[in-house]
Amino acid sequence: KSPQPGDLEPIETASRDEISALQLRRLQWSVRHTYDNVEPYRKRCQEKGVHPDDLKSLEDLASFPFMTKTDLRDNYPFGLFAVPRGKILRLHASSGTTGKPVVVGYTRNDLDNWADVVARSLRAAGVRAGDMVHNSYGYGMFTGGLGAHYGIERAGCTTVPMSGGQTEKQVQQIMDFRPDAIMVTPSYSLVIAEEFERLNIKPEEISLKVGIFGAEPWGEGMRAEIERKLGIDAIDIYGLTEVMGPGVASECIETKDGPVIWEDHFYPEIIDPDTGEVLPDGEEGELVFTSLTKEAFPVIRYRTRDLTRLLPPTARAFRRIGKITGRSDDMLIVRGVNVFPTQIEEQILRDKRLSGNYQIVLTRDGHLDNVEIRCEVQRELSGKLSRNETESIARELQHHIKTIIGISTRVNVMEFESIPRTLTGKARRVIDQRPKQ
Ligand code: ADP
Ligand code: K
Repeated sequence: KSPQPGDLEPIETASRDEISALQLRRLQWSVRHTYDNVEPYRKRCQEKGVHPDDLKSLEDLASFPFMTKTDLRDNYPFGLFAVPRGKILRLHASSGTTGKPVVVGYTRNDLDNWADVVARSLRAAGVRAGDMVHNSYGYGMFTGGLGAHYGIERAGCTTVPMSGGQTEKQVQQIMDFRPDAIMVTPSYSLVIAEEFERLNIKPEEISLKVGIFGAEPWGEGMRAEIERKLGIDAIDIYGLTEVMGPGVASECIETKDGPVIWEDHFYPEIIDPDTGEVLPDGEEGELVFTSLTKEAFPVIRYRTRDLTRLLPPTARAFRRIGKITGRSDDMLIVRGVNVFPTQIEEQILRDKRLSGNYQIVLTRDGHLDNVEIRCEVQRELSGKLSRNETESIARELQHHIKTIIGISTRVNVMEFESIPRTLTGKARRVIDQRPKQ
């Protein structure tokens, strides 16, 4: 599936010099826009002694301060918005490091640009106007569902806004409507594939030709499995709420060699997560993004915490990212949903009958992540509660975690001191037994 003339925008085949020139112009605008309109950012720059006028080359960005998830949380909900609230057409949210989510906003231009980059991502995956795209990303405050949705429409495709869940219905609809492409998390795509298997439907009977998968890390082994079971090409799409949502980078079907960063909208850097020093292309470190065109919620040197490398251009004029090999914080991704252990801790601490000692055990059951929460009752209640009482504590906690954090868990309430302490007296909080990607 090679792209035909007209499939690519001129910038996708521009020279590196043209791209850098465009980036510098946009970067100068973006930094000034943020400096002028976002007070906490201006203060940070002043403390560091840098000013937008200092930005004379792309390399000069290295002297500017970083933004982190903590900055977003500290300014919850709208403190980092760079336009008046009345100019915001949509809000989305993602997990913060504690109970408070991270809230982002979009102007009309921002939504337009987002739809454009997702449409470009679809074209890179070989999807064309007139194709039908089944969208199984969750609709709601998450960026996945609506982000994909408007990109599909922008690409001139028929949108099937299915959202997540209801696997039997997903499969029925795919058989009835005969879509050409699917957008979904890689792990859920395998659940759908298993439902096809259960119904004895062969890959060649499935209309899908390509799938665009993101929101969680997945490897080449999983790619091969998805491609075989659904009879499709599997393409990797990367993004994050703070920077835009899905479609910050996406893979090309000709090469399938890592997501291409849409560098005309997002300027990437790789830094040493410990020192903050910028690393050369090819070296592994933390991915940092600066938005070049965003109006409502610009980010300057936003630390994604994703560990990866910048790779040279291949199928397009832009650079690519390698596989995400890990994170430089303790964020967990459970079925595509970002979760911080502290969010779970906060829910446990709400119940005064629990000791606050806990463990999160992650396993993979078939293709989906399973989460067990082990916690303990307080010393004075140990051995004194009936089974009914501990089960009701567990049910309440499961309910709170589901409604507030958005993930299903199995809570196991145990006697005091059931969870082994380490030498420092603290329990190991996260036991991740999922196979490494
Ligand atoms: P999304 O809905 O796009 O997943 P979130 O803000 O909820 O957006 O999550 C963003 C995080 O999800 C990223 O920082 C990264 O850790 C992970 N992620 C998203 N896409 C991918 C991908 N294709 N490969 C690996 N990790 C990904
Ligand atoms: K995610």
